[in-house]
Amino acid sequence: MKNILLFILFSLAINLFAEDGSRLWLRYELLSEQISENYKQIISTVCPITYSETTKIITREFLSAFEDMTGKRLNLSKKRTGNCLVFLIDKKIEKGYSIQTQKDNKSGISILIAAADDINLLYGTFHLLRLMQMQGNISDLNIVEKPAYDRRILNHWDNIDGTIERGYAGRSLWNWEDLPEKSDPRYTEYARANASIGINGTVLNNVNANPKFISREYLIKTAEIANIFRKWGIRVYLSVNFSSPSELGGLPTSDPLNKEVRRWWKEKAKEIYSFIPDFGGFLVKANSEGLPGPQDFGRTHVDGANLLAEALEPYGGIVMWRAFVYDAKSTDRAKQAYDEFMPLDGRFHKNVIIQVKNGPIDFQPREPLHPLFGAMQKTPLMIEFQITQEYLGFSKQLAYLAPLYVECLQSDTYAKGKGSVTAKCTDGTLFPQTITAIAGVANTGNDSNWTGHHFAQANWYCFGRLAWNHELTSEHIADEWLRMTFSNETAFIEPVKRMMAESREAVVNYMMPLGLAHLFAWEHHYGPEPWLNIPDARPDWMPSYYHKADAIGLGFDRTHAGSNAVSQYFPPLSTIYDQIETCPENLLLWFHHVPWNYRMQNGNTLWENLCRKYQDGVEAAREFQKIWDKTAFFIDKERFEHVQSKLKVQTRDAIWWRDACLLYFQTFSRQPIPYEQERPVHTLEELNVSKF
Ligand code: GCV
Repeated sequence: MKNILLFILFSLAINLFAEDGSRLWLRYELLSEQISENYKQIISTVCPITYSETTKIITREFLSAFEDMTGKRLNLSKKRTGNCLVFLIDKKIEKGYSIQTQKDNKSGISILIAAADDINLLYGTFHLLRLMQMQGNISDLNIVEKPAYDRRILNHWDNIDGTIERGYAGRSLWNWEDLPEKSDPRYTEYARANASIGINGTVLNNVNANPKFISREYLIKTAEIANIFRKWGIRVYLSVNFSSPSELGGLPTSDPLNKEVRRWWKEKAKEIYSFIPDFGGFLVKANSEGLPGPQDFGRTHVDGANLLAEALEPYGGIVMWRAFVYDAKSTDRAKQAYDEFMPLDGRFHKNVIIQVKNGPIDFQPREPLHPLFGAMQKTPLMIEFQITQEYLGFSKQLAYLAPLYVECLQSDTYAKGKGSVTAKCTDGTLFPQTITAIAGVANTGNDSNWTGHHFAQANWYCFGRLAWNHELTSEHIADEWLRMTFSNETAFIEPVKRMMAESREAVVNYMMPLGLAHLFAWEHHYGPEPWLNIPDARPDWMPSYYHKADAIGLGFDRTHAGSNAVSQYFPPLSTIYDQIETCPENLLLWFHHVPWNYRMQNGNTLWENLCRKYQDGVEAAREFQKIWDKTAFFIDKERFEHVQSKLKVQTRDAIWWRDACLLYFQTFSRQPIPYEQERPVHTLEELNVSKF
């Protein structure tokens, strides 16, 4: 009996301290005595302001985090005394917040967080806590922060049945069946995590939208979630199906110019706002991948988007209309969005923003920037990134995505001469934007660690940080995240940060180096299937459409002599991409069909360099295992082993990709694989037949 009791107590203790990753980066670990003593000297009292649910959250969050980190429960005081943390509502601060250390002879030191409203005070509070988690100096603060984009939004591709399209971390967080009667504590945890990185909007459902999401029944459920999120500054948005008037409303048509249809949407908007007064707006995927849209009725994207915009306008809602369109008949899918949307520039209603994926195809490990950035100058544009790793090894693989996001944000469009980077084309700097926004397709699910792979949390984190400040470097963000999530030990941080920094390029190398794209298994997008060619399937879903391997060479000719997609970019980019000599080598096969024996900058042939890149990818994955194995000493066993086992899978997959692609392309190049270190471990027959 005694033994059983001991066992139960032991199990409870383990569970209590289970390092399952559920606390994300908000861990507030106990700091060293020296550092916590310093913090206790600087802050001994909190002077809260108490006028809203959010200000209560601020006080609670700060007190409990401070206690966790220093062991001290702070006093609350209405009067401003010395060594006090003070909050101030200052309407003169237009956006964001400031954090200042103030030294006063009479009342001593105080730290002042000021902002125009409680939500920005909350962001300021999380900022201060972040500094403390990172053991920063808080004795001399002079911080002014303004968000780069007004709307920083997660897109959930969550379905009504609890599944998630391209979700790799369990089922949806939203329990539609239990709502509105029963909500889940995780809704609050989700909102808190987002608020801590400045995310202020969320689209709850899949862009492949079920019309039921805007039925009365589901609006009541959504309103419950919105009520929970509101105090954390998160607005709720919904994806809508363009056929809702007919499918949900029973009308004979969903034609955007039809009077009844227009009335239906206006009534629907009124109903939505009666349940959710601060509803953010609609996200729309129309005439894309089989979804209905205005073109079904001979109308344009403008007709469709403006119809919804007018319905939402009286309530301040917006329409995020996606430019992700492509057609089976198109000879170059990369060109279609530009061709369809450019003629419509300037014709959208002022509360419409066009949501554009970072690249012209579909969230590939590397793409050039989407040519619409900088080109549509009279219409607000927002970038859509994918946080979930649909094309980067799901959450089985470690791929830190800040380098990908930064690459796009800092890519020069040359729209207004040199320096017209994508970030400046979308944040209102170069073109007047009535709305500024940015979106990321979420990688969260109901797994205990939220994102499947512990390191995938960093992708959620870095999206939020870059949405707030697109000037941050990937390295800076990785540093923050590692310190908060794992450890402040330099001996841990430095090698792991290097691993993170190299991880995206490693995936590019073993999956699709030199600008190759879309060689994925058609059904699930996990492994390689460069050989796939299903006669009846859409050609633009087949890898051969993208790699164009033949006896001459490899790659898609998008030059003036080919599809001429290069002409969609501003000069000099159009010429840089057009000329094989100037085209960046990491995009070479995106823009050119390159002969196998073409000599590249290092003097080697395309074939030799291709082989080298695949092998580099494999070697990088192996190196990550070695780096990680040395971290056991610094972190908990549970997360250490979890990541360790994922890295094993990653190396296995890197080898799979290398062998599949090289063995297949070798049937065209007819040249030996030059790397000495290792031969392919699979045969093509094996790979082709079993398809894993
Ligand atoms: C939600 C890709 C994905 C689809 C996704 C689509 C989109 O094609 O594979 O799952 O659909 O992009 O962004 O709409």
